[in-house]
Amino acid sequence: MPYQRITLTHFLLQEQRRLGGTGSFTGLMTDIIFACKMISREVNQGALSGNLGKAGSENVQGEEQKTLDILSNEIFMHMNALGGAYAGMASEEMEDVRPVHGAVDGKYLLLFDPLDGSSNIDVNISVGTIFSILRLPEGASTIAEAAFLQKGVKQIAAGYAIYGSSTMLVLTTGSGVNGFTLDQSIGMFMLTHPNMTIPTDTQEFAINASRARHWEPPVRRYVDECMAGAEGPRGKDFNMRWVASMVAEVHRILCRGGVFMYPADAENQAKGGKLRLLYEANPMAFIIEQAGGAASTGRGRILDVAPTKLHQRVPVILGSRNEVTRLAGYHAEYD
Ligand code: AHM
Ligand code: MG
Repeated sequence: MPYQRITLTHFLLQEQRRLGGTGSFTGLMTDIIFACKMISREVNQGALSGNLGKAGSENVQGEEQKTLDILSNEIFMHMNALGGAYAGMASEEMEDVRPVHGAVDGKYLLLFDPLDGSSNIDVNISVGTIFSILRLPEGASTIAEAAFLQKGVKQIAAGYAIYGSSTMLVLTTGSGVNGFTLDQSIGMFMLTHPNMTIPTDTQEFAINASRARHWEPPVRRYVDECMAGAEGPRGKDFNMRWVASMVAEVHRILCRGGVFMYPADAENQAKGGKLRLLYEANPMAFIIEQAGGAASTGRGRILDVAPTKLHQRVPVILGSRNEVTRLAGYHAEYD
């Protein structure tokens, strides 16, 4: 019943009451919600705003930045600095961590990818914002990189906003995953996808198959077996998808199951993979696990990886539990 739906704000207040919280988490989520709505508006404007296209600069990882990458980064930084809950922030688009000036009592750290999948902006395909919240470590007196180098298991919340055919915000605070759809007419996120759960089995996989020549044997074997369909060892047909926006892939998996892979391969091995541990892999792994799925590097749980540097990359295999377990098993057989 549409009129019995609750807003994200009400959902957070309910959780706050349930857990006996002080309201500080609800406050910091309010800033994230507002930032995501602002980015959604910019993305939605498309060519009308004149903000499509390249910015003519590169980020710290040597990747070309889009105008909307930079704008989204500024929006997310600015809106989230206002509440005073964060001591510092780190972003895929910024070389160094940023202390939040004036937030002397800030207890949290915010890590984010302001506009993931940005190669899709100019072609009107879904993109999104990914965020992860950590506690400022006990006794940390300065906001230096070391404070951010925490394992994924330490996250207190993670989520993403997807700017797709509708805008949604998907959130976990460590007790399940809930999805909220933005009602543009009233400017509110409404709870539309309570308790999102990933089916244990799937017949859908996602990988950038143009990199097949670089794959390691366990990944090649897994994909070959899926492609062999009902006549192959899996005894069933598989479907394949690749959006090139991790938010869209993860969202599809949360809605109907599947497995997503951006593995280490012969070409990206030296970098450790493609996706970033702190801004992409960890928040998504937290969400996927909370929805009953699994997230692995192929050689261990993503959330247990001890980060050694801010922009660290990591192989990512996530989604329906039985497929991720199978892939991890194949890696173990070949190692
Ligand atoms: P980005 O943060 O620069 O947008 O890169 C991350 C994106 C993911 O969303 C997506 O899964 C992957 O890169 C796509 O890579 P490829 O272009 O190799 O298909
Ligand atoms: Mg990204």
